[in-house]
Amino acid sequence: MKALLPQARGDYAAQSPKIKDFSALDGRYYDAVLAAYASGVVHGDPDGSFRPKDTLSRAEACTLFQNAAKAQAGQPPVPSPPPAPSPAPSVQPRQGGASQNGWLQVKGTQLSNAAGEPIVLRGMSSHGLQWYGQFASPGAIAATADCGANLFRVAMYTGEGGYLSQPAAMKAKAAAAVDAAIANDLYVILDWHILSDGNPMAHVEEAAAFFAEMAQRYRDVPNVLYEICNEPNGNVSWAGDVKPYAQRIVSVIRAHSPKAVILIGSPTWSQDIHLAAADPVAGDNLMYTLHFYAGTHGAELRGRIDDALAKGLPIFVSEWGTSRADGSGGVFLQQAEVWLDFLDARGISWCGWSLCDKSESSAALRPGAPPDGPWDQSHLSESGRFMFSRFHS
Ligand code: DCB
Repeated sequence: MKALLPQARGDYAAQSPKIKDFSALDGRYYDAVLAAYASGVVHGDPDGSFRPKDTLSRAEACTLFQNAAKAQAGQPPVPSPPPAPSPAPSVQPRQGGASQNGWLQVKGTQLSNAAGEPIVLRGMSSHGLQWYGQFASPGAIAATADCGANLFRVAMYTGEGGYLSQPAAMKAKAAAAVDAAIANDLYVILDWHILSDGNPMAHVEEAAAFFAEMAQRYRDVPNVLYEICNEPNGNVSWAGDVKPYAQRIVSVIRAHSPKAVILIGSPTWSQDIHLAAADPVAGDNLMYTLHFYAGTHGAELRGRIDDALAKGLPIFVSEWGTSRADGSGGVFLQQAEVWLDFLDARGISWCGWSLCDKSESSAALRPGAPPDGPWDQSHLSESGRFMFSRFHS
């Protein structure tokens, strides 16, 4: 502030209420910090804190310098969102795709397109990339899009032989799948698929590094949604574990990607949205995941969705299955139909589990189906036929 904006001043009464942790600030810096807020150089973290004792990432430092330079030139302060990139020439525009709808935004509880119109995303989740990565190939993703999906979810397991045991290989696979989805004009969820590692805090540093790199890589791409913790479970609490984890990772992503939609899980395998509804994470374009399996979960979880929506919590069903919660049994198509009609009536987006040919009832493809497609009805399992038939409401 001394170097770039020595004349800038900020009024204590007007600026300090914007800074949640103002009391943690050393008095020597009051004037500079108040001036920085007043001139738009600093906006603080999404949760309203300034974190005076924390270090800055390089990206954060660059943003501060950029903001100061803009303020100096008398221009409106950044972050000003970059213009929506026009799709690369190799992208095949599709109905309901990202080239048509642009950057997503959350209006109230409704996922909306760049123009502010409601949008519903429907598609398939991969199985674990470490086991069934061949079904997240460009061919598989194109075949899913050809069947009418406008969404694909890249399930990158952290445990069970996934990212934590082979980070470079898993990151490359995940990025290749995201790139393929972008080339097919799909929206794509990049999913940090915690499961056996039920507490997201257990690997928060790995998650922060991963999402920093990915949010940087896809900063100009409207297609990508970030799902920061698939299914917290076990001895894990919302207030003590998942919410602080989400605050940390949201701020990491926001340093690079000011407006991409971020999906936040909750305890009990992303079923405890009532806890999030009572104590949501601060920030914009945040949605909360609700996962269900039609053979296990029913009216009670649907009731939670309506309660959460009534409290203003935006909901995204980033994973559901026609089977029981263990991925097999059934399939329970009558119950699944009740669920999907319920989601359709509320404009809630969804992703089905899972696009692979494993011999379990939740798998959308029959054993031996060609990984690169194309698929006809004979390649689809009972679950796959049902899910694919519901991509268009
Ligand atoms: C979720 C997980 C997902 C899991 C499915 C079905 O877990 F997000 O990773 O997928 O739901 O259980 C299954 C695969 C299997 C694989 C297994 C372990 O289909 O092929 O062997 O993961 O990697 C849930 C969801 C809900 C509940 C329990 C689980 N629940 N769970 O409500 O009790 O224990 O995995």
